[in-house]
Amino acid sequence: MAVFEGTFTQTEPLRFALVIGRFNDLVTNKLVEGCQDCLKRHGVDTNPQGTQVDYIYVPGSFEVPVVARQLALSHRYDAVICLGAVIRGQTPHFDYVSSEVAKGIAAAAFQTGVPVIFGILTTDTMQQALERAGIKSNHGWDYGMSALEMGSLMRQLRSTLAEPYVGNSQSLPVSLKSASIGSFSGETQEIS
Ligand code: INI
Repeated sequence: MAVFEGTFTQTEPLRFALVIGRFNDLVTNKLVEGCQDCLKRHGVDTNPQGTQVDYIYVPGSFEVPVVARQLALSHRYDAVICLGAVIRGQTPHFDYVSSEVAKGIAAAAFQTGVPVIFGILTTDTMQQALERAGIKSNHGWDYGMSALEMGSLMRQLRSTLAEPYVGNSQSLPVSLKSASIGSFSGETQEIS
């Protein structure tokens, strides 16, 4: 059988969309910078006028999933990277926003088959968010890595799964050796 893994080297054909929440933009702008740094250092042209990365801004994290799903449905991108920052306040708003965003992003990926990267920071304080957006480390970089790995992995899987699987006829029982099976394209194929 085989092992499939994403790569970080052949990035020239990859295309990404970044969906960015403006809410807490002190944090989300830093996540964008970390993500761009990662993609750029792996050979991706991050210029918005270029052909590899599109940037889409939305009011807040709550709006991220609907846009991410629409972008994924277009099949123009190898991965959609969602960036946002949900910071706990004095009200239950945090819980509603953070749980809907997590569910919505997971649904967008499942429904479309396109990797949708969960780059939404959820923290108790602004200090904690800033520490994860450049002061100590920048999770934007990690989200870029996930996008590169998943985007290239899905490309490999798509091209492999598009080939019809014939299998090893030696191991088939005699009664099946001359049977017709359906191939991926819907045609039938003789096993000899
Ligand atoms: N949006 C965020 O991205 N982070 C938050 O911390 C936040 N809080 O705490 O309110 C937030 N709210 C806005 C929300 O995402 C929507 O934009 C708004 O409710 C309109 O639908």
